[in-house]
Amino acid sequence: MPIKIYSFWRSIASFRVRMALNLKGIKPDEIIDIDLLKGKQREDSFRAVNPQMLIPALIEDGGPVLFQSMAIMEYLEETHPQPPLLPRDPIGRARVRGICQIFVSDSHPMSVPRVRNYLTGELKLDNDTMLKWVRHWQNEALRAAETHLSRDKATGKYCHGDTVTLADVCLAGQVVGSGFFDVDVKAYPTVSRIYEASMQIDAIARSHPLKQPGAPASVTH
Ligand SMILES: N[C@@H](CCC(=O)N[C@@H](CS)C(=O)NCC(=O)O)C(=O)O
Repeated sequence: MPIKIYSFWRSIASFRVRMALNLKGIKPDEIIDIDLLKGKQREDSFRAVNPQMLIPALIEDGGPVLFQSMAIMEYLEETHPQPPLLPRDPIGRARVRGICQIFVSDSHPMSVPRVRNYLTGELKLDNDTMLKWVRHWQNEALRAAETHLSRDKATGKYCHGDTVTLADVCLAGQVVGSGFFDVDVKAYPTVSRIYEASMQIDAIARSHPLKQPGAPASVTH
């Protein structure tokens, strides 16, 4: 079934979906770049695709537009169950989804372009104060995840046992995103260890934002 995805190299939410696609061995037939640095997400042509003006968005087989990275990844999990990215048991699934949401629902939204632009443009925060905001929320999420992961017996080589799950996908997104804002992720040893282990997996490593077409060699916020 042809898959079309709207994404951008720098987008952490797109990175999440790219990792899930690669882990499942799904190669999108069409990748449409929405250049966030040029504000392309706010143009009418993309607003028609996703009224929230956010990437990623995914269309399979000419069907309706799927939006929100967690919903897209859960869709891929249901339609392409192998390899599974969620554990089988309800408690395990809830734990993995909970770890995902620490990053996806709570920290990532604090650092996206529309929020940073609002802080500096509307609320007139200077750049350093805005960055302090971003780093604060990223550290809060990393600290919470570190506590969960370091104290919980369910943690293994990866966030949940020794098999990669969506929790590792979301953790990798957080770690890479934090790197874009010079947050010291090494201060969170379990998070760092799991990130390093995840990056040994080719499907995850080649999904890295800086390995995508058009990406620079490094990023300074
Ligand atoms: N909760 C959404 C977040 C999507 C999101 O914020 N995407 C960012 C890029 S990572 C975006 O498109 N930002 C555009 C903007 O903030 O104007 C998801 O997980 O898909």
